[in-house]
Amino acid sequence: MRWQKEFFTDPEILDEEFSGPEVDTDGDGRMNLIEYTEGTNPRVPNLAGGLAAQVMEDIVGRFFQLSHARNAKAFDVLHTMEASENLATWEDIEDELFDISSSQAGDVIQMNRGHRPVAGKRFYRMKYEFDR
Ligand SMILES: [Ca+2]
Repeated sequence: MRWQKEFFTDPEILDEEFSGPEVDTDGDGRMNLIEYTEGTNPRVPNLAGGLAAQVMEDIVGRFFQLSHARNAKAFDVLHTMEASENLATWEDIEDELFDISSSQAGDVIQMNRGHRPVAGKRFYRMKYEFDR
């Protein structure tokens, strides 16, 4: 695949167990698909990337904001924001997203204010998959 050519030799690309999208070549806990999508090097261990959460405030009140790094060249990857209250079942929360702004650095996602009360903890994740 095109994205692999940037970091792997032709023989390495043929070895799916070394360079495949679901493999963690550098052993940093992040699959190659995530490294590609977030614009990090799959051969250099790092903990960059992931989702960053913030509570923001403006004249209307507080709102929740998530941001993540995004490789501008990874236009062939679909992003789906999901949430869970138990880490076992996850749901697509597109209807809770208020605004998404993108830049070279990544996306900033603002959530609807008071969409629904959430008791206890809530976890968020970004699901990445190739747009086939
Ligand atoms: Ca990795």
